[in-house]
Amino acid sequence: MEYHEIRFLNSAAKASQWPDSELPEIIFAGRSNAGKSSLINSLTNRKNVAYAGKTPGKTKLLNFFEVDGKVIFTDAPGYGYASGGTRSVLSFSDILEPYFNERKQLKGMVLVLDARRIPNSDDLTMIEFARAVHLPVIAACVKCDKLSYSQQLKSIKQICETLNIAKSSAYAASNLNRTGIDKLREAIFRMAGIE
Ligand SMILES: Nc1nc2c(ncn2[C@@H]2O[C@H](COP(=O)(O)OP(=O)(O)OP(=O)(O)O)[C@@H](O)[C@H]2O)c(=O)[nH]1
Ligand SMILES: [Mg+2]
Repeated sequence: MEYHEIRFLNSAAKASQWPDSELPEIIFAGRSNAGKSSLINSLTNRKNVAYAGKTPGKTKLLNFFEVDGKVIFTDAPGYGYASGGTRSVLSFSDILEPYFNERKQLKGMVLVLDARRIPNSDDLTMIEFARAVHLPVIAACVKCDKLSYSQQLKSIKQICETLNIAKSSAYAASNLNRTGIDKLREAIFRMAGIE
C-alpha cells in the first residue's frame, strides 16, 4: 500500500481563516453521510485523520488537509441532514460561495455520492457552484461494496445522466474494501495538476 502523508491544517468559516498556502486545492463535497471524510481517509490510507466528528451533519466548516506536501484536500460541510431543520447546500453558501469565487488555487471538486442513490437537487446545486467558476468535477460514487457489478454500472450511468457529466468523470469506489481508490486518487491528483 502506498504511503501518503496527511496533515490537518485548520477549519475555516471565512476567508481570513483559509490556510496561507499556494498548493493546489481540491474540494470534497457531498451529502451528509455520503462518505466524504471516509474517502479522504482511504485516499491517504489512513483510518481516522479526516473525521471531524461522528455525528452526521456536525462538520459545518471547511476543513483543510495537506496531502503529501503537494495538494490540499478541503472537506466541505455535508448537506441535506434533516434533524432539527433541513440543511441544504444553500444554507452553507456563506461559507462556500466566497471559497469557490475567490480561492485561486482551487483546481477541482470531488462530488462524493452514495452509489446507491440518484443525485438530488442539493447535489445539482453543488455541481452548479463548480460549473459557475469552470471547475472540473469528479463524481466519486462510494459505497459500491453494497452493489453488484451490474448494479454499479447501471447506477453510475444514472448518476452521470442526472448530473450531466461524462462517464469518464465518474468513479465507483469503496472505502470499505478499497475498490477503485487507487484509480480515483490518480484522477484527483491529475485534476490537481500533480502526478
Ligand atoms: N459500506 C460502506 N460504508 C461507507 C463507505 N464510505 C463511508 N461509509 C460509511 O458511511 C458513514 C458516513 O461516512 P462519513 O465519511 O462520515 O460521511 P461524511 O460524508 O463525511 O459525512 P458528514 O461529515 O456528516 O458530512 C460512516 O458510517 C461510514 O463508515 C463505503 O465505501 N462503503
Ligand atoms: Mg465528514
